[in-house]
Parts: sequence; structure tokens; C-alpha cells
Amino acid sequence: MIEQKRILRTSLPGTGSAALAERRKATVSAAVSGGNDLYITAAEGAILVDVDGNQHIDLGSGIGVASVGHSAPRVVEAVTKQATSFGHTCFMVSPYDGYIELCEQLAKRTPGDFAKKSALFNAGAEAVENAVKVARAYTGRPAVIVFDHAYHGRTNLTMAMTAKVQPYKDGFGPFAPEIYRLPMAYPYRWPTGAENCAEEAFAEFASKAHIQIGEDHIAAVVIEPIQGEGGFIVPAPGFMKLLREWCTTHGIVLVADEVQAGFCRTGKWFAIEHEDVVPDLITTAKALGGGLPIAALTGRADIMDAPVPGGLGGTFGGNPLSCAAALAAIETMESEDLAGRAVQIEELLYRRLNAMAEKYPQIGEVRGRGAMIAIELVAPDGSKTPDAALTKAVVAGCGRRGVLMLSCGSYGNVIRMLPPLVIDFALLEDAMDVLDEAFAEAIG
Ligand code: PLZ
Repeated sequence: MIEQKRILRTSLPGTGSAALAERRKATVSAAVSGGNDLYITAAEGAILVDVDGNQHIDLGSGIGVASVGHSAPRVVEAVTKQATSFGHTCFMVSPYDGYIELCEQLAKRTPGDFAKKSALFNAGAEAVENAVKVARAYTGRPAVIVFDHAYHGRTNLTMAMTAKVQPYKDGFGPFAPEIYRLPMAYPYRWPTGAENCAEEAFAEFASKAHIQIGEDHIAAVVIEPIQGEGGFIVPAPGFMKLLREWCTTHGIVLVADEVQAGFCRTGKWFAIEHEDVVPDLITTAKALGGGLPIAALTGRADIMDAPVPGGLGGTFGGNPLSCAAALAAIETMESEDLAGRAVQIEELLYRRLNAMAEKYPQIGEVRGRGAMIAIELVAPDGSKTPDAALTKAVVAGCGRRGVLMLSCGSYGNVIRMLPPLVIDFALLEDAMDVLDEAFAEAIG
């Protein structure tokens, strides 16, 4: 048992982490994104233990994965049991029931009161790629619409769908064709004000889609119901509904990319449920696997059956260990009401972050839902000029004190909080005290 407490035993990084950082430098590609150089040897609940014995509060959850907590008991038990019976056969070769049971669960949990089917993959990007394949096969059309600030992955197709060049796309072109980027309803930065955002953003969307692409050429609109890497941007209220109606009118497949926001993170099973919108297809990964890699594409049965037989698959997709982990993670979310806990986390974080925003005018906005909350940092003069340097300094200050925070945002000026949903509230209060300290230190 790891005590759910922040404990610093050495200065950071300790000698063990420093030694591993050296070995890494010699052998791991320098192009692989670097974290905070604290090397982990154990984790439980919301605590990460580094090789020097320091205990860190994890407000990143391995980028939104550890929603059920690190080493969640049901997941550990299910994976251990599965590993002792069989580890891999390939569902396309010798199938097994875990895959089917998980598809049943996905049909049951995802929004939409209609027949649904799923296919299982290894990572979020792969689920998104397959959503595009399925939508093209179903509609017989080529074009795909994505949004400003979107993040959908690092494969060739999903790089094209991801908005930000640095570091995701630089030097990696040419990119896949027929991807069109349209404006996102980003309330905080909408030029005429948040209150006009949904309608104006949609009007611009519909006009550009008509003039530049043509509705009859569009297979899918792919959108994150809350944008993740792009800065935890919650679309202006009503925008998603307008998109839904427009897609229905034109026979276009609406894909919700819930890779980061899905599975109880935002206080509901899926973030799009807050919008009262039902997508045709939904992509999931991250929290779904409870720590093991798995991703899913779920949606209307007729759409999911559109590709040619054999058109979807992959050696590892729906690996038995990952299916067992996912079933245990879903059971944990259900029996521990983790969506309900996310709502409680939201209350705590908003209370603490709004209080900090009163003190620090650099906090331009507190936003997000459930346990997916962020602050956007800007110049304190009302200009909303992004402050990436301050963001970096605050995240580093938290790191030095044993609280792992992640930044995000197109302008690198957003600090996001993605705690495990099982986190003790005392631990979260402690993390907020640390954030406050780090803020005070960074602004001097
Ligand atoms: N769709 C909405 O958030 C992954 C990636 C971080 P994979 N986000 C974290 C990084 O720097 O690589 C993500 C997402 C949304 C798709 C993906 C892609 O999921 O499992 O990383 O492929």
C-alpha cells in the first residue's frame, strides 16, 4: 500500500532519476517528448513514487488514462487472471469473449438509443483513423472537417487532423489530403464576445463548409466535445447542437473524439452528454483501459458495418489483457460512481482556482468540466496575450514541490488538471496549496 500523501525525501530530481535521465539520453530518441525527468517505480491511487522514494501527487494521470487510479485493484486482478489463462491469440484469428463483452459494454455506455457496434484498436490515433475510414466507406465521400486547436493523434492521417505544428507536425509532411480545418467555438477568445460565439462560429462553419468543400463531398465532422491538448476548450453552449443538426441535414457522420474526455472524466460517462447531443461515431481510448493500451470506435451499427469485410482490424486490437483491464475499469467506474466523484472534484477545483483567479490577474479563465479543469494564463493587462513562460514556470514550480501538472493549449499557456477520479480530496487540496505557492513564486 502506498500512503496517499506527498512526500519529498530528496531534492528533485534525485540521484536515481538523474542516472536514468543520463541513460535515456544515450538510448532513447531525442524526439520522444520529454516529461519532468522523474522516473517512476511504483504508483497507486493518485500517488506516483519515483526511483528515489519521493511521492508525487499525479494531476496528469498519464494524460488522462489513470481515471480509476493507478494500480486499481479490480484492474490488477483482472489482468493477472487473464495473463495466467492466455495473453494473445489475435481476435481476427482465434476470437474470445472478452472482446465481445467489451463491445457490449461500449454499446451500453455510449450515448444513443440505437443498435451500436464497435471495433477495438490500440491507441487513440488508431481509433480516430478508423472513424475516418468507416465514415468514408459509409458515405462514399472523401472530405473530413476538423477544428482549430484540435488534437487527434500523431499518425499521418491524424497529424493532418491535429492543428498544431509544433511539435506534432514539423518536418513530417506531406500530410493526408481532404482534411479541412474550420473555426472552433472558443468562447474566451471569440472576437465579438462569448455570448455570440456559438451562433457566429456555426455560421462561419456552415458558410465555409458550403463554399470551400461542398456538403456532398463531406464524409465526417470530427470534434472533441472538450478539446484536450488544444487547451481544454469547452465549445460555446449550443454549438455542438447546431453541428449535429447540420450533419443530419446533409447526411454527414458526426464523430465525437472522446479519447481524452470520455469515461467519466467530465462528470458524465461521455462529455458530449453535457451537450445533449448524440454522435454517430465515438472514439475512446486512454481511461478505457484502466492503464493498459486499448482504444475503441463505437457507433451506429449500419455505419460500423459499412466497410468491406476484413477492412478493419490489426494484430493487437482488442488484446485479451487490455479487454480484461477495460472491463474491470468500467466496472470500477460504475460501482464507485466515478462520474459522481468527477463532479465533486469539479466543485473543489473551481472553488480553489476561482479564489486564485481573484488573487492573480494572470489567470484569464478557469474552465472545463468534472476532473478536466484548466486555467488559461495571460498578461494581466486585459489584452489576453498568452503567457507561455509563466505557464512553464508555474508547472515547474509545482513539479519541484511534488505535484505533477501538465500544460497544454495552442499557445502553450494553459495548465490542465486531470487527476485520477479516485483522488483523496485532502490530496487535491494539498495540490492546490502547492499551485498557489508556485504561482506566487513565479510571478515574484
Ligand atoms: N484524440 C482527443 O487527446 C491523445 C497525446 C499527447 P493516442 N492525447 C495525448 C502526445 O503528445 O502525444 C489524443 C487525444 C484525443 C486522440 C488522441 C490520440 O491518442 O492514444 O495518443 O494515439
